[in-house]
Amino acid sequence: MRARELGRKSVVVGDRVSLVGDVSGADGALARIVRIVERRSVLRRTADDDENTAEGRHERVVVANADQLVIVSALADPPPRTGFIDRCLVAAYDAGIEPLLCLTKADLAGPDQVVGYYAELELPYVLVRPDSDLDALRTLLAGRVSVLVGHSGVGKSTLVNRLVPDALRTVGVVSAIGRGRHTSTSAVALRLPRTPDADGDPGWIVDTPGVRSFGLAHVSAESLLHGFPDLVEGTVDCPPNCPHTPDEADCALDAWVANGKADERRLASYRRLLASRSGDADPREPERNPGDPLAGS
Ligand SMILES: Nc1nc2c(ncn2[C@@H]2O[C@H](COP(=O)(O)OP(=O)(O)OP(=O)(O)O)[C@@H](O)[C@H]2O)c(=O)[nH]1
Ligand SMILES: [Mg+2]
Repeated sequence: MRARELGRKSVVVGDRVSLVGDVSGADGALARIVRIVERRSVLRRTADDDENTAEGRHERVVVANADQLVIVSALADPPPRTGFIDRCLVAAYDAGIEPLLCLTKADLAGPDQVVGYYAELELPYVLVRPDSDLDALRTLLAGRVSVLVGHSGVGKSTLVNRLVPDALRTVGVVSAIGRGRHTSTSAVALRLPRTPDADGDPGWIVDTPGVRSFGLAHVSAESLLHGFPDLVEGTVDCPPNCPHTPDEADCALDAWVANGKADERRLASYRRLLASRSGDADPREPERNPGDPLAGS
């Protein structure tokens, strides 16, 4: 139980708490959460349940105390969206959580397009197919708390079930239009099992429900840039308080890209994010970048 004075939404997955009462864990034992330990990190997203009303855009804590954000993207079915991945990267840097790109369904499509897009970034990634061994991923998860985020149907719960054999996470099917069915409805933290050939703490994994988009209204315009480390250096020659928008003639990012220092698609993605914050963007497809599969459809 949670002490009443803590409030209804005070405890989130990943929180470390102080308990009083019967902490034996036995059947029928009753303990009370009386204190939430100061959080090491807080991953937030702005929910876009109803983008049209101010009340519809509320900030949600996804998980507390995560060390690593595992951005799960299928290579097909549903197709990858670099705009979505870019948003997750912004959220990760904003929260001080290390990103890891996990590309699933590598049996259905190759990773070159997605990996090429992030070539400039030192973004670690792993490929997952149904028959791949997960040793490399386990090594990256060891000793830390990792949270999986991604669209519905990309295979988060499938992966959790493989990593934690007794997790029993329900797995859904992807519909003909390439969308998952939002099979998982709440976040769950699971302790990873010890493996015979690795000593030390194997870490924790948090499965989360699929999200349609990763809203960033809570991130300042200035902080958005931190999700684009390949562009940061390019802003050194910008005028003071440069908004980095396409209509800012003196913005140094255009020359930075023209000189081959960064991929022009990354600058376009950054500017789409800037525009989405000022309400200029098409809200229906907030994270589809030109060049993504099906981008124009
Ligand atoms: N071909 C292929 N299919 C996969 C792979 N991983 C998962 N799937 C399938 O993708 C579908 C959706 O998987 P889930 O694990 O439920 O996806 P999820 O990300 O947890 O979805 P939500 O809980 O809705 O957010 C299932 O039918 C899986 O069998 C993979 O590596 N290759
Ligand atoms: Mg799931």
